[in-house]
Amino acid sequence: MVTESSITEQYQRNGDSPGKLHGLINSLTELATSSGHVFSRHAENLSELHERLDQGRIHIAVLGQFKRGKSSLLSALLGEEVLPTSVIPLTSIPTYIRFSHTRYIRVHFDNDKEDVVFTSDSPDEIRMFLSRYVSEEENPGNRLGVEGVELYFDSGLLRQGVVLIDTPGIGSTHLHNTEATLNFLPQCDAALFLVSADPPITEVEISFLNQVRKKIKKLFFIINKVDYLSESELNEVAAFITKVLSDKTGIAENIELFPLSSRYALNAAKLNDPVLKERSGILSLTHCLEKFMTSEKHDVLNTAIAGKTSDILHDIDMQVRLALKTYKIPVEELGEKLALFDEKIQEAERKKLISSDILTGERKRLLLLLEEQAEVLRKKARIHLETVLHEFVKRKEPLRENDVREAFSEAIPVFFERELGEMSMFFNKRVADIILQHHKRADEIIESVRLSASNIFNIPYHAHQGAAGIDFAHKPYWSLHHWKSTLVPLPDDLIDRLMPKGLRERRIRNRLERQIQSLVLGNVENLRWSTLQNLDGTFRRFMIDLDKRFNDIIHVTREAISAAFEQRENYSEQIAAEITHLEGLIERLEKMNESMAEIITMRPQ
Ligand SMILES: Nc1nc2c(ncn2[C@@H]2O[C@H](COP(=O)(O)OP(=O)(O)O)[C@@H](O)[C@H]2O)c(=O)[nH]1
Ligand SMILES: [Mg+2]
Repeated sequence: MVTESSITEQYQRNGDSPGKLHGLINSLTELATSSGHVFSRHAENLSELHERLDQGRIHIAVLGQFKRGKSSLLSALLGEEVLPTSVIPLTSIPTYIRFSHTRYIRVHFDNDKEDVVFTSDSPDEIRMFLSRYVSEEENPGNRLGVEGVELYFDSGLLRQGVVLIDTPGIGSTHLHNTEATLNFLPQCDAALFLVSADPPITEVEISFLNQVRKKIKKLFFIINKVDYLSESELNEVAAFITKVLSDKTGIAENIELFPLSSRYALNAAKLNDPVLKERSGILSLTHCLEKFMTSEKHDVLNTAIAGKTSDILHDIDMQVRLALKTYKIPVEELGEKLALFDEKIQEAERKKLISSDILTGERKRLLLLLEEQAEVLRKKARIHLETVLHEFVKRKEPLRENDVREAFSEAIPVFFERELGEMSMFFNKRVADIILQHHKRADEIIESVRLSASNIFNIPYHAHQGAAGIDFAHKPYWSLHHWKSTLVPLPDDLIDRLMPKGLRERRIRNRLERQIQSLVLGNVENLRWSTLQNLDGTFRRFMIDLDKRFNDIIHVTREAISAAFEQRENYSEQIAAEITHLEGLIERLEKMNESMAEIITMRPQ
């Protein structure tokens, strides 16, 4: 039997490369901080990497229709009944469950209101507190303006770097819930898809699943509530679900289904009953999630961080060797070399300027494209709402303004959530392509400076690994949009009632058409604005990052030389000690380089 902790321990005992990488980052940080301010930049960058390595969490969402037992399953995974069940979930409020040694809850609001934090060890209190914010019963229509809730908790799975996410259920009643969930999925690494025997699987779930599959690579299928079924019934249900999945979603034959009773698992935890725990199915699910974690999670993130650490290691190495050369080369020769190097730096600066001009141009073009898309969307939205109106006009009964308005307010969130998803996918792809290209160009420019330094001063050259295209800051978010569904209050219909029928109908239609117009404008503007913010934010971050990298490389090379040069002129008596110190550093760096090489070759390519 594999328990949660045994895997963690085994992992640490094996001294697998993530542990080594941690160790290497630590010793490099120690070297950088103990050598005073000359390496303070590197120390800062290293501590950021350390944090990222710690935060490189995998996000797993729990998906399924209302009442399939999503919240119960999460409680079962955590081993205590902390999530409220049987509540009607609020649209767009996810609960993130993250690791912490102490238990607490943090509620975020979508306005300027400060977060609310609640600390308690009692599962009952935690459950009741959560329910106050995430349920329709206690927070109707989300009048509290909650944006998201985080539950901090200690469990084996969380400790290994999983963030679990309880999502509002999908289903026909809240179609825009479904759309909001789909928009959020690309931020997740995997999902648990819940079905149960009552009824096994519905059309709504199948069509949802088909969309989910496009956005998420790894799905675990779970049949919950198996305590209702006898063994033969379970086999029947499992066979039925497998067949439906392969017929209607094209998922390959060998689908792995996890039969589970969250209820048994929770009872087993309460009674501390290992037999019931085994029977509940929670152990095989936990085991499988842990396997997924250790095999897939670390690879991407650790490879990227190992690359970045190796770059910093080489930068420190270069800086030390340049300083050492500066002490040893005859002064006259040094002057010539510096002049030559300054020319190279100026050349790189010119290239950087050209590159940022090109980027500014690309940004402008994208903004124009956004305006075009917004215009297309205005037309599309107008047609969509006019079709809704037309459905009512077609009926041979008097046009009831309230009914049409209600139909609008149902259609709007669904339509705009979907468009939001498509629009952000479209622009994200374009921006990613552009940024990737510029990243490559920036890498070349920075490499040219490093290469010149190593040629001119005759020190070893190690090309930077770089980690272009990997966006560390890619945090999952849940977009909360307030789509405008109604704008103006209904007018007093006294005048309408006094009018002849034909005239009255025309007045109502005119009003509805005006309403369509303003609904379209308001909602498209909402979507255009958030896309614009995203675009600009990404470009801005890239430029800031580029400037920082450029300043860093100047610091590593030009400033390192000048600093050593100044010492040489003013404090000549200390030079010998300084040289010994630097030589000692080089020795330590060489050792670190060796373990870095080991870590990098350990990584699967
Ligand atoms: N018999 C049984 N009932 C369950 C099980 N899991 C959940 N339930 C019940 O199903 C209902 C809905 O569960 P909940 O977790 O709130 O579902 P959600 O809406 O998908 O989050 C609750 O009354 C739970 O007690 C299970 O494994 N067995
Ligand atoms: Mg729930």
